[in-house]
Parts: sequence; structure tokens; C-alpha cells
Amino acid sequence: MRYAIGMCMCAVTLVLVEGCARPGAVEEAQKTLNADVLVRMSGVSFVPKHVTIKAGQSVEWNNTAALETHTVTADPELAKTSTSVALPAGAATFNSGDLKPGQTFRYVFTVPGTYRYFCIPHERMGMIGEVEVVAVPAAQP
Ligand SMILES: [Cu+2]
Repeated sequence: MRYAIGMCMCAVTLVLVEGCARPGAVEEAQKTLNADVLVRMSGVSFVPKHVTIKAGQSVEWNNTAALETHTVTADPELAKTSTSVALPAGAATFNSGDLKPGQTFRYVFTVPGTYRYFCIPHERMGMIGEVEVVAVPAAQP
């Protein structure tokens, strides 16, 4: 019984995500996530391609494709083209590994700066995204 309810909720979530194709819907969905930002992996694109968060916040990627396996990768050693990756000085590399349809990957960004990442299978098809992490001002004394 518990399994059946879980499957039902999953189906509802998928319907909501697929219903978000119109412009502005992704931004609306993000507002409900508060601190976190959601990026869809759809076709051979990250949607939205560019997001801005504050240091300490996280981004969650969701592979909403029907068939394709995607990755979220910011590691120069795994890139075919050096311009597919950018990391701020002092930031660690990261790689989600293979994400099958329906799987998600979450990463917390602590070092401010601009991150450019790519999908390993679709790097040459331009599946590249960016996360801009802005520094959080120190609290006023
Ligand atoms: Cu991909």
C-alpha cells in the first residue's frame, strides 16, 4: 500500500514538471523551493542554462528526459573541450556520474564565483550550463 502511494506521488510530480514548459514556469517553481534551485535535464539541455544562487545554497538537477542518461560534470579532466568547464579558484571539481531518467543530483556550492559544467555524453552537442554563486555579505556588527 505504501508503495502504491509513493508511485502515485511520483506520477503527479512528473505531470507537474512536464507541465512547466511555458516561459516563466521554471522560475515560478523555483520560488517554492526557497533556498534551492532546480535545473531540469531535458533533451540535450540544462533548463535553465544559467542560474544564480548564494554561497551555501544548493542546486538540484533532475533528469526529466524519457530515455537519455545525463551527467552534471565540472571536471576539466573529463572534458573534451577545455572551455566546457570553469571553476572559481579554490573550488573542488564535481561529477554526478550517470543519471538515468527520473534521477536527481544535488550539490552545495560554498565557494563564490562562476561554475561552468557539462554533460559527458552530450558535451559536443552543447549540453553546458552555468551556476553563478554570489558571496553572502558578512553580518553587520
Ligand atoms: Cu546529457
